[in-house]
Amino acid sequence: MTGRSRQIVLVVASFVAVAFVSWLIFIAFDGAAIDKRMSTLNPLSDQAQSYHDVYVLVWWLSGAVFVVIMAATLILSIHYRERPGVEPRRDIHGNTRLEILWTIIPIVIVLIMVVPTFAAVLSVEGDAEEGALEVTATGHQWWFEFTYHDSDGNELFRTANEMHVPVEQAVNVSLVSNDVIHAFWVPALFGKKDMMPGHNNRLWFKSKPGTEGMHYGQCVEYCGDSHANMRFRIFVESAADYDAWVTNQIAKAKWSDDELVSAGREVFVAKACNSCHQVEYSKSDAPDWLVPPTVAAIGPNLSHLASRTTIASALLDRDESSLRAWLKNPPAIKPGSRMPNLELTDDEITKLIAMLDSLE
Ligand code: HEC
Ligand SMILES: [Cu+2]
Repeated sequence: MTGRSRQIVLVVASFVAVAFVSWLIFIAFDGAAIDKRMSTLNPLSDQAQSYHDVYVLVWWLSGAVFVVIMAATLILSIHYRERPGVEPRRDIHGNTRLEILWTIIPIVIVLIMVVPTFAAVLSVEGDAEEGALEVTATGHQWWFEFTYHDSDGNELFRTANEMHVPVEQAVNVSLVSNDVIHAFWVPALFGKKDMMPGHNNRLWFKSKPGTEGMHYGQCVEYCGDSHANMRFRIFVESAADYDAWVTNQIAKAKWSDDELVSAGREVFVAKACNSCHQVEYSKSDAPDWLVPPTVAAIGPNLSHLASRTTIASALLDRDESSLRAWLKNPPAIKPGSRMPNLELTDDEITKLIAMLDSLE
C-alpha cells in the first residue's frame, strides 16, 4: 500500500468509527432505558412529542457538526503533517470569503434550531384546549396530593400519589406547593415544572391514542431528606375506566361493620391518626367522635386508600407487609417522614390494616 492510500484508509476508518460510536450512543439512550416509563425518549403526549422532535433535530444537527469537524481535523492533520524532506507550508493570513462562510454556516444552524424550539415552547406553554380536565397537584414533603375539580372549579375529591387521566383528553394541571419548592415530572407525558409555595404554575398535556397504562412521575427539585423517595404514578385510562374511578373517589368512604375494621377505627381515633389524615365517612354512618369537625390535611386523604396500588408516594406497593412496615416506623422507611413513629403494637397495626383495606 502506498502512503497515500494508507492515509485514505485511515481517514475513512476514523470517520466510520466516529459515526458508529455516535450511532451506538443514540441506540443506547433510546433502547437502554431500563423502564421506558421513565424515559423522555418515549413521548406519549402531544407535548412530550413536540419537545422530543426538537431534541432529535438538535441531536442530528450536532451529530453532523461533530462528524464534519472531527473528519476535517483528522484529514487536515494527516495531510499537513510534518514529513522529512517536505518544506512546511506557508501560513495563510486572512481569507474574507472563508470567514464570511464560517460565520454564515453557524447562523443558519442556530436558526434551524431556534425556529422549531420556539414553535414547540409556544404550543406547549399556551392555554390548554377547551374542556380540559382540571387537576391541582400539590407538593408536600414528601408526597404528591391531587385535587380534582369539576368544570366550574369546585373541588370534587382529593387523592394522593396516584393520578388518573382519560386517554386523549387534555389535562390542565395547576402546580402548587405546601412547603418548599418541588417539581413535577412525568418523563413520558410532561416535564419538568416547579411547584412553588405561593405561586401557581400550570402545565397541560394530552396523551396520544393507545397510551393507556401506568407511567412514572418524580419530584425533580431537591426538597429535603426524602426528595429521591418522592414519586408518583399516572394511570392513563379509557374514558369508561376513568369514569368508574372518579365515581368511586367521589363516593364517601365505605362503612364496614366487620369487627376487626371497627376495632381499627377505634385505634385510628385513639392514636389521633385522624388529626393528620382524612377519612370521609358519610355523616349518617359515622359517629361524631370519628369525624373531627376540621381536619388538617397534613397527610394523604385515606378515604379510598385501598383503591391505590402504592403507599408513601409510590415507594412501596400497597400490600399487607408494606403497610405493616410503614405503620411500625415510617421514618425508618422514608427518612424525615412527616408521619412519626407512633409506637404501635402489632395488634393495633393488624386492626388498622383491616380498616385501611376496607377503604376501597
Ligand atoms: C403527624 C401527622 C400524622 C399522623 C398522626 C399519622 N400520619 Fe399517616 N401519614 C402522615 C404523612 C405526612 C404521610 C405521608 C408520608 C409520605 O409519604 O412521605 C402519611 C402516610 C400514611 C399512609 C400512607 C398513605 C399513602 O397514600 O401513601 C398511611 C396508610 C398512614 N399514613 C396511616 C396512618 C395511621 C393508621 C395513623 C395512625 C396510627 C397515622 N397515619 C398517623 C402523617 C401522619
Ligand atoms: Cu423533591
